[in-house]
Amino acid sequence: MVIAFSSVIVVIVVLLNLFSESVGFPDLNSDIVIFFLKVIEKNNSKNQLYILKNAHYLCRMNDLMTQIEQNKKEIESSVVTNKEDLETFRIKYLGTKGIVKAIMGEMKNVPVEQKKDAGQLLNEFKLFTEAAFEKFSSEVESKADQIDFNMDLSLPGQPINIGARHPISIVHNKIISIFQRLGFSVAEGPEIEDDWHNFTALNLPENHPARDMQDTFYISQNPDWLLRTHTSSAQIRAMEKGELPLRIICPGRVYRNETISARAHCFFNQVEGLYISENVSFADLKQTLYFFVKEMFGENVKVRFRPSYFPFTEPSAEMDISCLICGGEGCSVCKRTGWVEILGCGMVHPSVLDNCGIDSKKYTGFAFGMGIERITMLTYQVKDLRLFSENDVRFLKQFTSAI
Ligand code: 2NL
Repeated sequence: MVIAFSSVIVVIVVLLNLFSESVGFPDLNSDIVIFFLKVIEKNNSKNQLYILKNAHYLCRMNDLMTQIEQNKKEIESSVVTNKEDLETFRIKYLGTKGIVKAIMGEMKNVPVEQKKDAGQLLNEFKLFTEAAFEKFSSEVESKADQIDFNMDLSLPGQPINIGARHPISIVHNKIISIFQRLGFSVAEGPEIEDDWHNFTALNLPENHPARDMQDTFYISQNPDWLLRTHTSSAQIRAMEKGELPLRIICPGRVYRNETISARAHCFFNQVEGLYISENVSFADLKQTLYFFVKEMFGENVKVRFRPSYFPFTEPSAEMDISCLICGGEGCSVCKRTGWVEILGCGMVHPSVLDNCGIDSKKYTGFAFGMGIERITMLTYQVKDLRLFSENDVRFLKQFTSAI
């Protein structure tokens, strides 16, 4: 009796729902179903409960179909003429809180038996909306491509912001090209070095102050590794290869544990040079460096060599050039001496050659090293070393016309 009664109700409800729009009581339908659901639930009959739940679902499905149809009509009559309209459309229909997402969310209320049909229906709507979006999108895009014939083609174009080569790079390139003309080739090595290539092979004894923790960045995982303190380590590697004669320059970044100031930094750039052959003399060293200085700073520059000390060269010297600012008269740049120091040099120490497997009785060589920052500061009258690594465009822009 209850089954027959409820079946009749289901049929009525479904029919009512199908014509709900014309009847005009869509909400009433759902209310009726919920009411009967409760009645049946009390009677505790599983079958009837299922039938009625299904009936309730059918009502909602019908609501959903109506909603989809309405939205489809709305989409078809949408007017999308520019990028703003397109974005509004996307947010309304395809956004994370959009209509498509909301309608798709209804899937969770659909009973398992109907999931396939409902899924197809909802997916169709999703594809329909996406296709409409694509259509609008390409329409807006092609509109943007169209030539505006009212445009004044004689107007100047948008200026292109040209970058500038970094002053360190400019000077680095110039130094390399000068030495390449003398037959030197460029050799490189790793920035993380081992103790042998950075210190021991260079005749720097175990207790030398340069090895101190205060001057060198050691790699904490392995105290045998460190950040190279000069590019001599790359020259050691080149010598170890054993191909002689050797004529190389090694440019690159080096690291020292210094307090950063206008005159010192914890990283800077260096160019070292090395020439090893039979009968290489101090005269060759002087002539090579003299040529370099003239090419770099001009014909009128004077040079002088002062005796010095480096553990890896013997004899050793420091080279000064006449002050570029005052021409030797004396000013604040040269501290009233008329001279500025630019590099250190010397004849390669025989122990260094032996350490690299080179016969120091047969071969001799010279080596030199200079800081690129120092040369750049002298060339462009830069007063503070920190400007090179701060990337302030007001500083960098000043080098736009330099090559
Ligand atoms: C300086 C001094 C110098 C060297 C670097 C060198 C390299 C090898 C062997 C021997 Cl593999 N010497 N390099 C020699 C003398 C001076 O640099 O004040 N640099 C900024």
